[in-house]
Amino acid sequence: MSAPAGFRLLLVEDEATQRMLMERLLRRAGYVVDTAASGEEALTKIASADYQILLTDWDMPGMDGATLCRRVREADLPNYLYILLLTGHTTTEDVVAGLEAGADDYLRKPANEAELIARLNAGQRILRLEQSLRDANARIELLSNTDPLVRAFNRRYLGDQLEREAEYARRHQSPLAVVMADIDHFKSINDKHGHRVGDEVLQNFVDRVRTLIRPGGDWIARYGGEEFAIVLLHADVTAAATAAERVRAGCAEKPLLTSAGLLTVTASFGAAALDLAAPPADAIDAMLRDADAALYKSKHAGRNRVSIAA
Ligand code: GH3
Ligand code: MG
Ligand code: MG
Ligand code: MG
Repeated sequence: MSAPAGFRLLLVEDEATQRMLMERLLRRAGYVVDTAASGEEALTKIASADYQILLTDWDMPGMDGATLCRRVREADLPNYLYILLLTGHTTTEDVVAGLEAGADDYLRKPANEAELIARLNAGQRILRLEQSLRDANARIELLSNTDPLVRAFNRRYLGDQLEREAEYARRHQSPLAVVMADIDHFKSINDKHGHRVGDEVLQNFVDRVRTLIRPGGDWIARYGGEEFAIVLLHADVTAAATAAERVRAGCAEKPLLTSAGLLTVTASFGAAALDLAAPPADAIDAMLRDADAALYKSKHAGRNRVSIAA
C-alpha cells in the first residue's frame, strides 16, 4: 500500500476534518502532500508548484472540482497533471461530465482507503509512461538536431534555427551574422593519418571553436564534411570578421591533440551578415551564399584567413 519515493500530490478538499484525515493517509502511503481548501486556492498553487497528481473533491463552495479540472486542462502546464476526482455524484451522467472536464479517473465518496491508494498507484503508472515518452521524444529531437560525429548541431537544425534567429533579428532590428569555416587541406590529413584521425581532428576542431566563441549565445553547426557554420548573434559583418579572426588565430596557433600526435590545423573563413530589410527566407539564403563566397575568397587567397562578403 505504499507509494515509491514521493510523488507530489495536491489534495483539494473544502472540509477541514476530511482534509486532515486524507492528508495523513496519503502521507502514510508515501506521497508528498500539499493541500488546498478551495478550487481557487488549488489553481494558484498549481500555477506556482510542480505537482504530479491532483486529488480533488467535486462539491466545494466557489469553484467546484469539475470546473477545476477544466481550468487545469486549459492551462498550459509544463508536465502532465494526473487528476483523480472524488465525488458523491455517481450517476453515469455525472461520471461522464467529470471525465469530460478532464479528470483521468473518479472515485466515490466516502473513499475506501485501499481503493484510493490502488487508484493513485494506477495514476503513477500513467505518469511514468508519460515521463518515459517525453524523455524519448527529447532524445529523438536531440538526435535529429545533432551531428553524431562532432556532437554539434547539424545542417537541418542550422536551417530551422536560422529561421527563428532571423525572425528575431528582423523584429528587433538586431544584427545577425554567420561565419562559414572550412578546414584547410583536410583531405591530406585523412590521406596521411587515416580517416579515424581525420574524425578526431573534426571533433577537436569543433571543441576548439567552442572555446573561442561567445558561450550561451553564439553556436556552431556542421554544414557538411569539414565545413562548419558559426552563428553570431547581435553581430554585424565587422563584428563577425573580428570573431572569425579570433577563431582562426585560436585554431592555427595551437595544434590539436590527436592519437597521431599534435597536428596543426588551419581553416579558412568567410563572414556575412543578414540583410535586415529583406524577407527573412531570402535574407538567410543570401547570407549563407555570401559567407560561402567569402570563404572561397579566403581559399583562393592562400587559406588560413578571414574574408568578408564583397
Ligand atoms: P581545402 O583546403 O581546399 O578545403 O582542401 P580540403 O582537402 O580540406 O577539401 P576537399 O573538399 O578536397 O576534401 C575534404 C575531405 O573531407 C574529403 C572527405 O573525404 C573528407 N571528409 C568529409 N567528411 C569527413 C568525415 O566525417 N570524416 C573524415 N575523416 N573525413 C571527412
Ligand atoms: Mg466538499
Ligand atoms: Mg577543406
Ligand atoms: Mg570543404
